[in-house]
Amino acid sequence: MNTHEPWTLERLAQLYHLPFNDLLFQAQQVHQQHFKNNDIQVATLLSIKTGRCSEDCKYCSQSGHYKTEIEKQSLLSQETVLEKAKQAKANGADRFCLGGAWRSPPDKDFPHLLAMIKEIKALGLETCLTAGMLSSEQAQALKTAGLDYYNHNLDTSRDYYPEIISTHTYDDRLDTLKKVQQAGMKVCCGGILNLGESVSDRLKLLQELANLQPYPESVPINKLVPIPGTPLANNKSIDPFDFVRTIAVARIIMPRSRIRLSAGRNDMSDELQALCFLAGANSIFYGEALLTTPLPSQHKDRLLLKRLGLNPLNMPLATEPLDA
Ligand code: SAM
Ligand code: DTB
Ligand code: SF4
Repeated sequence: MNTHEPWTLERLAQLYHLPFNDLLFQAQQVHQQHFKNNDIQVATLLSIKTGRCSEDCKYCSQSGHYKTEIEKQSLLSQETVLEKAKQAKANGADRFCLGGAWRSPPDKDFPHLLAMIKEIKALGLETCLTAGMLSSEQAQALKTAGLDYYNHNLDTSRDYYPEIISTHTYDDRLDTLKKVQQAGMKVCCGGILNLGESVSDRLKLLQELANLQPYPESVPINKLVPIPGTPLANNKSIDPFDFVRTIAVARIIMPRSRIRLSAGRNDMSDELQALCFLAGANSIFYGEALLTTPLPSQHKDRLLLKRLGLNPLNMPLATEPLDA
C-alpha cells in the first residue's frame, strides 16, 4: 500500500499550515481520486463491557483510576449483542464495532468474543473490535472468527503519550498493531485531539500513522469529550479549524483510508461536520451512543446526510422533511 518515501514532519507541517482553502481543495481532490463521490460509511458502536478498566488513560470515562458517572457493565450476553447488531443493520449501519474496556481481553471472555464476531459477520456486516492489547494467538483467532478490523489507537505523539497514559507504552500499542497486521486483519488506528497536545504532537501522530507499513485502512479522529472526574475534564477546546486541518492532512497522506469522524461529533455544528467531510472524512458513528458518550440523534444524522447529499452504502435516504 505504501509505495512512497516516508512522510517527513517538514512536509506534514507545510500541508497543515497551507491557507485553509488550499488545504481543503487538495484534500478533496485526493478524496475524489480514491473514493466514490459522496459515499459515506455508517458504523454503529456497542460497548460490550463498560468501565473498571485497569488503564489510566486521562481522557477516559472507563478508567478505574478516576471517579466518573458511567454505568459499569460486565460482558454483555451473545444474545444481547446479536440483537443490537440486527437493529443496527436494520437502521442502515454497514459496520458494527464492539468496544471492551480492557487492558487486554481476558481468557475467560475470549471465546464469547469469538462467537459474537462470527454471528455479526453472518449478518453481512463488517466487523470491528477494540479490546486492548492482543497476543499473536488472540489476533489469529479473531481473524479466523471473521473479524475485519481491529481498532487500537496511537492516540497522540510518542513524546506526549506518557503525559496521558502511564500503564502501557507507545511500543505496546505498536506491538499489538503489528500482531493484527501479521494475522491478516485490517487496522483501524487513529487518535484524539484536544488532549493539550501541540500542533507538532498532532503532526507526529499523523506521521506515525502514515508511515506504518501498510498505513491503517481505517483512521478514527476523535475530539476529546471532556469527562467530569477525569484529569482532562477542564481542557479548553481547540480551534475547530485545527481539527479540520488535521483531517485534511490525514486524507492527503493516507489517501485510501476511511477517515472516521469519531468522538466529539455531538458537540459539533452541522457546518463544522460538513467541513470535516469536505476535508475527507468519510465514515461516522451512528446510533444510540458511542461507548459511554452521546451521539447526535439518528434522525438528526439522517437529515444531515440528506442535506449534504451524502450516500450511506446501506441506508435508505431520509424521507423526513428537511425542517423536521
Ligand atoms: N480499551 C481499548 C483501547 O484503549 O484501545 C478500547 C476502548 S477506547 C474507549 C478506544 C478509543 O476511544 C481510545 O483510544 C480513544 O481514542 C477514544 N476515546 C476514549 N475516551 C474518549 C473521550 N473521552 N473522548 C474522545 N475519545 C475518546
Ligand atoms: C475510536 O477511535 N473512537 C471510537 C472507537 N474508536 C471505538 C470510540 C470513541 C469513544 C468515545 C468515548 C466514549 O463514548 O466513551
Ligand atoms: Fe481502558 Fe481503553 Fe479507556 Fe484506556 S481508553 S482506560 S485502555 S477503555
